[in-house]
Amino acid sequence: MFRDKESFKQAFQERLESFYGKSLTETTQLERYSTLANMVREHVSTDWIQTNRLYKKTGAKKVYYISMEFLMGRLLRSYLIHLGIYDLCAEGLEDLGISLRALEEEERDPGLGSGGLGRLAADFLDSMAALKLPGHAYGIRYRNGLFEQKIVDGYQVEVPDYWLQEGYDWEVRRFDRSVEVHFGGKVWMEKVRGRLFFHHEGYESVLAVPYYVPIVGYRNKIVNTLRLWSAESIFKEFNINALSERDYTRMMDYKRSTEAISGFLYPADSTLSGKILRIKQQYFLVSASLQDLIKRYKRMGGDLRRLPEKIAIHINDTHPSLAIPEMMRILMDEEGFGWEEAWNLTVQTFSYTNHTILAEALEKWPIDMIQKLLPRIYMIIHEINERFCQDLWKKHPGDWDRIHQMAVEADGQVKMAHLAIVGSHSVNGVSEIHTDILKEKVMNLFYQETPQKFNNKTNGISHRRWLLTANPRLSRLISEQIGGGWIENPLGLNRLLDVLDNCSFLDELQKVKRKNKEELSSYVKRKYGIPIDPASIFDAHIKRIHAYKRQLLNILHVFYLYLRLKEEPNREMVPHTFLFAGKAAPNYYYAKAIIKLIHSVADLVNRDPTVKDRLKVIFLENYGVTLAERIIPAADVSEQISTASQEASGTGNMKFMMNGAITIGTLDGANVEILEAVGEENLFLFGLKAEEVLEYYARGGYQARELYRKDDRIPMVLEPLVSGFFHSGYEEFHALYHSLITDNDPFFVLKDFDSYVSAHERLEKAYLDRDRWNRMSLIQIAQSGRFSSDGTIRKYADEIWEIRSIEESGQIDQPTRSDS
Ligand code: 26Y
Repeated sequence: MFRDKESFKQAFQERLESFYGKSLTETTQLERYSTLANMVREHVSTDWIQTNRLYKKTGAKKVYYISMEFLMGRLLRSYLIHLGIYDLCAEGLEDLGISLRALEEEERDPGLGSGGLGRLAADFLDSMAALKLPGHAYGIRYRNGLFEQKIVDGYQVEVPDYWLQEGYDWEVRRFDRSVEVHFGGKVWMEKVRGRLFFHHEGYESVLAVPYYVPIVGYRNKIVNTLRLWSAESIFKEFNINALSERDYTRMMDYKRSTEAISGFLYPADSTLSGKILRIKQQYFLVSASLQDLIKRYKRMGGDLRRLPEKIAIHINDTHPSLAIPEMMRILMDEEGFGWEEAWNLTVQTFSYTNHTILAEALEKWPIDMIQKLLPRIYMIIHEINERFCQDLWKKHPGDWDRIHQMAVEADGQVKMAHLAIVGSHSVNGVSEIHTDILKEKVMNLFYQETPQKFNNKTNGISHRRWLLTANPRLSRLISEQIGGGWIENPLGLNRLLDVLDNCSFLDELQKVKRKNKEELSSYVKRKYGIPIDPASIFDAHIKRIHAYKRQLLNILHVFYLYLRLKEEPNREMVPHTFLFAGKAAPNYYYAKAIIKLIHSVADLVNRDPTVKDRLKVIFLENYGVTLAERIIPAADVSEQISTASQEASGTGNMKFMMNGAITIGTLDGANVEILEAVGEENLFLFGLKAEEVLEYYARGGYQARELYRKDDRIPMVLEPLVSGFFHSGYEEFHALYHSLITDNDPFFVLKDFDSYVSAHERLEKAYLDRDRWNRMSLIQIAQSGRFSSDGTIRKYADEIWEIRSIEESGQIDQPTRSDS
């Protein structure tokens, strides 16, 4: 199909016309996209089968990455590039009068995630395939992804994201691989010849049907698998032909409740039923995944006593940590292992990544709920806790407080992070500073017990997606200068340092950025009717909207710049376009108020003729992977301004850096390592340090009101929030105001305001010196190779999972069987 241009054209046209029964010219863009995607999926199927054979033949150790989120983004362009057939397809389609770029726009982003954690999972899959690592993944095929964000009168409105409406061309339904997951019911014990047997009865069964999505390696014929579970009903207990009305109602209730399990990503868990659904989702994911992977292992003749030698299971944050008791259940109840042996196997198999220190995200579930929904799993959790606490007691007799703080079950709740730590052999943070905070503060007691478990794996990003695929102009320029070696070895990007003083290269770099900015400008014009000037500084703050990420600090600064221009209309100012994008969780009132404020300031600024194009504020709706791919290549400035200590790592910071944007940021998360890579003169640092913030949290001593009195600029930007200056948003802006003043500014927005203003002043000055700026930009790109997720994944593979690339893995030690 993809041998040469002519055969591709012929195959494409034939399929398109025969499938849709129309002539080429009558087909829609979507039909064309879909045909091409299906051709690509079929094309990779041979490599897909071969990859599985190869893994089987070598008996290589595998990793299974379990995550509630996968933000895959669009796949067509990325896969065509990975397969080395992008140009062939583009040219072939062009001959047929079709633009491949336009077809790419037809692909819908599966919104199966909410933020960095989900995109990290996708970049990790990309790297595992590129590095020929036997790594597969499990997730949930939510029928509705994260909501689609619409802005109405400056307010976020959530619209359901039914992404499957037109089908998803990359997935293959594998009903033959379905498994059953059980909820509720009763467990009774029986002692036979001294051994305890557990019987689970009266449960409700849900069918987990997997959909396979291929993960295509970069020009290496490796295709790994992402398996997404869909929850379906099993009607075997109902006699459809003779249903009484009561049974019919019961059946429909059952159908509704099972299908709800994979209905939505993060159903609101403020209500009881929402919490139940979340727990059900989590158990559904891990039970289906573990049953599946154990089945596969046994089918290959694997010996469960050697499980940790052959399989590593990674849990992405605590959301899948019920996998730990589920593994115990399978090993003990189904496979007949005793507690000690099952526990050792489990701990040796599991590893866990922590992505946050925010209390709100450290999951805790009510014991009675788990007990009711998952009676056998609860018994196991209880036993894990008993044994863990007994061990602690032996080491620290009488230290009730310590044991209480560390227990897996306490105060009527199961603490998922504690379960994950106790049940894993490795616990990692996602940046150096974050890991230090885990070790020294948040998880210090656990670190004291088992220091060897704790390690750092600084996040990374796929340079194939975030540079090669998302920024073709820059990729071409780089390859023309230093060759294409950086694609296989991203550290090779540092060869760009050789041209740091090459003016014509720096000019070219500036031209590429300018082109990308023009492209984004026309997108903004098309979508929002607002012209933005590609000569202005494009300053981007794009991520989930959250108090700690401090979009509020950014917008208050913009408002300050505006008010200053009003006071001094002829003031010289480098034209500046502030770009925002991000979703607020539907029940997160405060974050929604920030979105409203951004819009109110944008309206004010964008319409005011005094500003004379020196200032523009744009909020781009419905942030997601595809929108990030549009914005990042066009950005000059990357806003990474979280309250120090609160951002575990950030990965947007790395994506911007790789595309030549300069960071304005706090010493938080991976910003610290970016600073290390580029040097202090190539980054605009400001604000409190993490230790200072943590010190304030521990001991107090910060008075927001004092700043309000001392620094005129603060009332200048805050008073209008409550004075009726803005025509709408009255309640929202009062809430923001009070969080800063009455609640003493828990995220230190006002405390960092002054130093943020000066960082921006330094930045503006630097931008005026074009040579200096271009050099700074080049340094970002040149040093970004260390943030490739390939490097990160190599470390996970070597230090946590102990898996090797398929080329290096040992001799054949398993019989070959056909399997997929
Ligand atoms: C509790 C539940 C509702 C929940 C759902 C999603 C909790 C957390 C999350 C998502 C967290 C997330 O995306 N965290 C981000 O992970 C990135 C990858 O490690 C980090 O770079 C980033 O700092 C962190 O905020």
